[in-house]
Amino acid sequence: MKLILAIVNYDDVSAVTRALTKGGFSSTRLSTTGGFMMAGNVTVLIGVDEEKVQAVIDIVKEHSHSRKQMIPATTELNYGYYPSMPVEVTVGGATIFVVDIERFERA
Ligand code: 2BA
Repeated sequence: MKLILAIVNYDDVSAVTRALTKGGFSSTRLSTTGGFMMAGNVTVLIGVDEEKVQAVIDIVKEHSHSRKQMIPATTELNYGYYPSMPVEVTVGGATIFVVDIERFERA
């Protein structure tokens, strides 16, 4: 059993979870915040057997898009840091982690 944690842009998450459900995968959405931009994103948790991991990653990738975003110089980033000039960053598609699960039970 594996746990996939996919950090997804808020604007993509509905399409991602709809496609996962259509593909027969259960998922849980957690509201999260990026540590650099301090902006909201969504972390989707998906528990699956190992042989299904690639299918899940393919679905998440298909529905997650990268975006160029300007951070204005007036934006406070982490630790009270302000960029000296506007900064362009490319956010996403999804950031995906796959971890081993020692035990999975439904109670
Ligand atoms: P944030 O940490 O808010 O980062 C948003 C975007 O800002 C990143 O997009 C990247 O383009 C840029 N960025 C992040 N840290 C930077 C730094 N130290 N210097 C310059 N630019 C930086 P993504 O890489 O697509 O990441 C999107 C979100 O995924 C992140 O939001 C964070 O919530 C998560 N994430 C990405 N990599 C991660 C990691 N290794 N561990 C945990 N979470 C991660």
